[in-house]
Amino acid sequence: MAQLWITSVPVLCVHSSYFYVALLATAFTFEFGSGSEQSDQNAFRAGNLVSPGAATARDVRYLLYDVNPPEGFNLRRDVYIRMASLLKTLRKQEDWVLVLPPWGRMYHWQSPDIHQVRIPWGAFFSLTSLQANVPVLEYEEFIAESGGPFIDQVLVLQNYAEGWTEGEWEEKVDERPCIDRLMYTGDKQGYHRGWFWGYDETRALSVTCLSVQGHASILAPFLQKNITAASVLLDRAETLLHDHYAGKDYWDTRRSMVFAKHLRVAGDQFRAKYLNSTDEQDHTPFSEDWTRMRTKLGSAKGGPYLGVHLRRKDFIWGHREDVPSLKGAVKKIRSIMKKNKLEKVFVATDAVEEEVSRLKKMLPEMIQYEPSWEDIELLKDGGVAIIDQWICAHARYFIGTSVSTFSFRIHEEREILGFDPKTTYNRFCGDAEKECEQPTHWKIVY
Ligand SMILES: Nc1nc2c(ncn2[C@@H]2O[C@H](COP(=O)(O)OP(=O)(O)O)[C@@H](O)[C@H]2O)c(=O)[nH]1
Ligand SMILES: *[C@@H]1O[C@H](CO)[C@@H](O)[C@H](O)[C@H]1NC(C)=O
Ligand SMILES: *[C@@H]1O[C@H](CO)[C@@H](O)[C@H](O)[C@H]1NC(C)=O
Ligand SMILES: [Mg+2]
Repeated sequence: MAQLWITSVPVLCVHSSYFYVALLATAFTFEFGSGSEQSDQNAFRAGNLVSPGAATARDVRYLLYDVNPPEGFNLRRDVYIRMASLLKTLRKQEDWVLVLPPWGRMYHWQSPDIHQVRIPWGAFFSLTSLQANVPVLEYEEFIAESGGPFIDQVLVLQNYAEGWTEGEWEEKVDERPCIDRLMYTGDKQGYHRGWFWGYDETRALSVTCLSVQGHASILAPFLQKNITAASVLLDRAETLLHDHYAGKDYWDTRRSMVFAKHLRVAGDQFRAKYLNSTDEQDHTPFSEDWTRMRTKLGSAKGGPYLGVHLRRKDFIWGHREDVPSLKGAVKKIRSIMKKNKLEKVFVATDAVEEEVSRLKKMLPEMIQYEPSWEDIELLKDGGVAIIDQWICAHARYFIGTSVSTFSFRIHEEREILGFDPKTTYNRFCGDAEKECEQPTHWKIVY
């Protein structure tokens, strides 16, 4: 199972020139395993799209999607960007709305006795910010608006059974027999039942498989011309590639993914209390309206601490050579602190308790965000992870873990805040790693 969690990761760390090749190579070498938040009334809300005076009936269509179950939170954030891009293409011709797949049943969310399914996007992100990019709906709003827990058509995306012949890249879409065993089963009434984010009452009217090879918007003609279903769920949406990785549309969507306010506030309070870090002192001004946020590289100073993201768990199980031992990590941390004259170090990690206590012995001054059980119950493991990311994003210097999407999202957050790239695109090297290539700097296109 371990390798499943990194199935789609390499695509994020390569240059666009060999982007497709790298992804396809990856896709075929790995076996793929098988309370609604009230959003603000905003011009983009689905119900408001008709012009005043127009008839109430309109031909709105809903795009839903889901991702391969083993994929973690931060790769899912990347898939959202691909879907938003497809939605923008669809909207050039028809009135489509993106339905946000509820969060839950995530492998890494392991806090005991905490209910972590059917979590709306509003728990983690600012919905008004998302709305300023594309029209989005929480799943429960979709149920209410579309007339019940029914999804007209599920399209399970898959690759081609015959694979991909090297050197002949071709973008294509074809209805094909399902390759993997379907994760949907027929019920007595002739509907299809499936996971549907823990909404047991949800049913699909039809489920078919679609072989696809290409960027997200390649599906637009098919969705517009070949099928008429009002609501379409693209399952295994990570199969689609970015329309244009790190282009303007990518960054617009990325910038719109503003963390929910209560999480930012919790992170800011922690920074002020334990790290002597405030936006004013650190030159990291924040605007609630992301469309107005435009910083210069190097304008942000950051708080007087080193931010560290040390990814462990499944990243060390395979004895990956690009991940350091704890001892190696501490050595690097000390050398960065010395070089940058930083006395404080904030550590975000998913390490197991035993590792954390070994780490603390070697690095007694390390500071961690340590939520109580009640905090976790309120914020969920997903919210706690976001607070860790937010604090790392405001550090004077940051170092993350090789090919971790958790670290990549911190890079982007720092890019948005305007940090000098030298302070951001850093990663630990494995103890015996020879060529330790550092992360790529992706500049924002405004
Ligand atoms: N709170 C916290 N959680 C973490 C940290 N690192 C990893 N995690 C958890 O582990 C998951 C890792 O999966 P993912 O988001 O896919 O990132 P990746 O696997 O590192 O590319 C995160 O979503 C978190 O739930 C950390 O530093 N702090
Ligand atoms: C969509 O419809 C067109 C025209 O009928 C057809 O040529 C094409 O093969 C269809 N696409 C798929 C994926 O079925
Ligand atoms: C906090 O930082 C400011 C400068 O940014 C400094 O003047 C002040 O002494 C620091 N406070 C503490 C308690 O370290
Ligand atoms: Mg992952």
